[in-house]
Amino acid sequence: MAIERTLSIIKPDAVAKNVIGQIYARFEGAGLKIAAARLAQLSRAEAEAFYGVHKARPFFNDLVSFMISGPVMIQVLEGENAILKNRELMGATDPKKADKGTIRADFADSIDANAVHGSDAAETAAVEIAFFFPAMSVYSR
Ligand code: RTP
Ligand code: MG
Repeated sequence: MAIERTLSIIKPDAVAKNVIGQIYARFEGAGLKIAAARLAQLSRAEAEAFYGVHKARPFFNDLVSFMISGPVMIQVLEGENAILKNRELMGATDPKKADKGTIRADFADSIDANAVHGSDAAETAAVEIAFFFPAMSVYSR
């Protein structure tokens, strides 16, 4: 299986709950390595650009407002099948529908405040990683 990289964001709700370490433990437990990381307060323009694919959706403004409501923890995860593996760890978008034991089932409050973001495909992962990290600041270990 191929070694992949994916972009993960611990959203403002989970950062505020002080569960960054608990979420990192799940990444590490699944064999994913942190290849880059930084805590950041996104500007409205950054959040709008990052979620640009959802611009026409009814939830876009709420999503952007939520993503700038506090600091987020942004990381590149690297490992075998990292994109799908991270999506499995995250669980369904709506925490009410997320499988038991997933990050969203355990830490998310609602479909808006849903604890984590993860890239959904190889193409989006590459774009999202480049959005937050210059290539020289991502480290394979
Ligand atoms: P994400 O991009 O944050 O990892 O989440 P996702 O792939 O599971 O879901 P996506 O369809 O990409 O939607 C992005 C974020 O928008 C919010 N959303 N709200 N009210 C709604 O129907 C609705 N649908 C999506 C969620 O916070 C979701 O994470
Ligand atoms: Mg998505």
